[in-house]
Amino acid sequence: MSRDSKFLSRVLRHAPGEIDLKLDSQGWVLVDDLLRQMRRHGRRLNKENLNEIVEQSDKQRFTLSPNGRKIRAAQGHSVNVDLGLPTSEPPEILYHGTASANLDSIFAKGLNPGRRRQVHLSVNPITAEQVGTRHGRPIVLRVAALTMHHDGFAFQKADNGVWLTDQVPSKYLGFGMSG
Ligand code: HQG
Repeated sequence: MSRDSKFLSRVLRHAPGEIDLKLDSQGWVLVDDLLRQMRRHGRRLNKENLNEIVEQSDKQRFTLSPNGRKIRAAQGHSVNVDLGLPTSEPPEILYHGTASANLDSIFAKGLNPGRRRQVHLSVNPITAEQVGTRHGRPIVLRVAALTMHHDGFAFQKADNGVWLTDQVPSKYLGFGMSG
């Protein structure tokens, strides 16, 4: 991830105040406001650079509004936003990558969002493994997502294909990367 892409992730997910920026209730900000506030805080970026970052983001971390005037992070927020995503039926199995050191706690308490707004789940177990690597020795957990959905838990699909849910009780968790 480039330096600018990391900075944008931080500002749009966690710390808009760092450049005196305000996100709306759904996490959007006007592109012009973002670029102006970045400039005021010594981070020069033009619209073309921004569009390149959005297009080249390996995980499609940023979403532009249809008219291109607004931008937000697709997921990963810790600030209080409601992305306004519809609830949808998830695939039968989703995956969550974590560090093996977290397992005892996860099986005792279930998966919780930590400092983010929601728990993040991947369709692809390889992606989940990469997420786990960020935290330590990676372990991939299987989540019985469709069963959870049938039991009344709400799931949303972020613009970049990551699935979000408020929590995953441990009874829906298992081990393994195969479908
Ligand atoms: C763990 C990245 C102990 C959880 C990724 C994880 C993702 C528990 C950590 C997105 C626990 C939170 C989010 C419990 C959960 N006891 N540990 N009861 N419940 N945990 O970074 O899912 O590259 O907040 O397993 O792709 O790792 O930044 O969440 O290890 O989509 O774009 O607590 O961020 O995207 O860690 O990652 P995080 P995450 P980017």
